[in-house]
Amino acid sequence: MIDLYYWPTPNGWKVSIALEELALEYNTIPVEIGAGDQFKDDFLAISPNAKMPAIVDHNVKGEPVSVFESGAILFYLANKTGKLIPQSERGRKETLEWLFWQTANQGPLAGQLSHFVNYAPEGQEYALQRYKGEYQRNLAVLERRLSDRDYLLGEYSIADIISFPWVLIAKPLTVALDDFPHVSAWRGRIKERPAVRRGVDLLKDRQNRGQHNAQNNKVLFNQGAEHFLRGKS
Ligand SMILES: N[C@@H](CCC(=O)N[C@@H](CS)C(=O)NCC(=O)O)C(=O)O
Repeated sequence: MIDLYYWPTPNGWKVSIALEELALEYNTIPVEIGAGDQFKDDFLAISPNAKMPAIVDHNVKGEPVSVFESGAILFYLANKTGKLIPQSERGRKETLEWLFWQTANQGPLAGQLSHFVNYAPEGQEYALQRYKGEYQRNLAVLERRLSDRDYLLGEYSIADIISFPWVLIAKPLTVALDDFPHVSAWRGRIKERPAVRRGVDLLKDRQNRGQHNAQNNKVLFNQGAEHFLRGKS
């Protein structure tokens, strides 16, 4: 059994989708990030950066294995099962490139765009335009890559799974995909996979639909070192 530490956001979906695609048995442990669960000592022992997703794999010889950071989790799961990852050395190298690309580029910049579109106080036009431009730049990276193949590594893989969630929500992030036809078609192909739908629907009723924002939630939106050093209060 695998424990999935999860909240229903694009970063959480990466792992719920992968677990569904791999048909691995898992037990969902909600990490209510708006309430500060991510700063509890038990969770920090698994995920020292205080972010979900994280997993603990009990289905191993010896001590359970914990993994944090979505790229590391997907790589771990793909290696464990031998699925959703190319077997050649070149293919595995390309997998790592796209996992690092997503977690260092598309993910953080889309997250900032989401922050300024959904949660920040009004009137921050410069930040909005900056992150919208960065989000579009990352869409253009995908567009070029997908211009001569259906999936990022040719075959459907964890590289697609990690890159899909932040593209899924392009419209709520105020970005149309009209200028990115290959990305739009790729998004459509992935979206219709039953395992992807199940992954995105996990705990859907608990999504932050405008309840928490930068003005009313200090735990989630105005963090500083004190959250780690003295707890969340
Ligand atoms: N680089 C991380 C990002 C994870 C992440 O940002 N998770 C957010 C939710 S989408 C979180 O747990 N936020 C809690 C917080 O910021 O306190 C990954 O890819 O796993």
